[in-house]
Amino acid sequence: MNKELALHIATEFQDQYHATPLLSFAPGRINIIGEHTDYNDGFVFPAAIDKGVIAAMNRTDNDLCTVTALNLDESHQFKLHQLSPIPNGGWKNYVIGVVAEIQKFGKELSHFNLMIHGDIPQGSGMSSSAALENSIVFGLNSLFDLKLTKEEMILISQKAEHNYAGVQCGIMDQYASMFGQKDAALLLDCRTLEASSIPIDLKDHTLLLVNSNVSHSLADSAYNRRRAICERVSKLLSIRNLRDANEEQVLGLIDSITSEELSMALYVVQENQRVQKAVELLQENNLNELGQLLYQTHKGLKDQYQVSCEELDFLVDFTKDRSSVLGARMMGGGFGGCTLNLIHQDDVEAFEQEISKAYKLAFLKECAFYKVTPSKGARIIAN
Ligand code: GAF
Repeated sequence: MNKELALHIATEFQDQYHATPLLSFAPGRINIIGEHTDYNDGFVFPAAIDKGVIAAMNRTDNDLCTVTALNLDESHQFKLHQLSPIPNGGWKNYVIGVVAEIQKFGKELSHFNLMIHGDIPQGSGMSSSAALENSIVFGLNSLFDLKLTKEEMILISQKAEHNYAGVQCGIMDQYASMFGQKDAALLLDCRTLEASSIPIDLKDHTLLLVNSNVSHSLADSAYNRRRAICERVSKLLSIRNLRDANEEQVLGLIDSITSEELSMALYVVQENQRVQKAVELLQENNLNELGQLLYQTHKGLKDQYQVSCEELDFLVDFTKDRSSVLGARMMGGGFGGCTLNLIHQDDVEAFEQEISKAYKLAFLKECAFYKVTPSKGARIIAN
């Protein structure tokens, strides 16, 4: 968590509302492997990171809530009742979504002031949205003594995203952001919400994110469409979810679904198997094969699930002849954002220089880099 950020938001809050706020922090996440498996009730392997969103808040006697997004220098005021999604409301929908879903859950709120600030670049695929939702629900839970459990809070965050931001997301991001642990990733079963904490010790290697700085405006509808395809295939197979399917069953549908649907469903089944394999490899310290799995996942996301883009493919392909990089893949929902690279720490600097140059030549834009370490999940940092 960025201490300067915390100090900055506390000072701004004090200036604007003449009160000392409660501060809650929720991190973004990386995902080692298991992409688009969460809404198929499958397995994922994410970790919280040390970047995220800080929410500063206090109770007020005003008859309105006021929320300010410091990064954007934008504010919004709302009453607690009859909250509906705002057309093209962007960040505001995540805020009012969480507030509305807390109340739908049967918990009572009174008016409050809220200020939010974060250090996750938007559209980078590190889940700034889950960090935003979780920081708010976690903070309000404490401010109003709502007695929500962490499991209840992540479901509230997820519902806010479904019903107010319009993204039919799975539970991975909210879970990782809430339950993240230092130096460990979480092997999460998205059906039961049971997780095992797997220590991450990469020896001489490190996880480096390369941000393509691309964010696709149609990503949300493309995401929802894929989820709907997975549900349709499951229905045809008379199973609850693709988690329950094997490749043979999916291939049996060859005459009743399109080739696009077939390859997407196969991707999900195969990715689910890769997650289990990746955890074993990590535990055996077999980073070489783990890296190969990352490349396989990228290929699946690109060719079968069709959620990559030219820039992400370029960034992954660039690593392929470099012995210091054991594996790379696009990370998150897709259509932009970051690649995740498993790279030898001695080569990070040279790699960054060379890939930035090549990327700029190819796309006339900059890429950015973040070294990430698995960190602790949501918490109160001042009250
Ligand atoms: C986004 C979603 F929010 C997650 O639930 C998950 O589906 C991910 O894309 C893809 O694995 O981050």
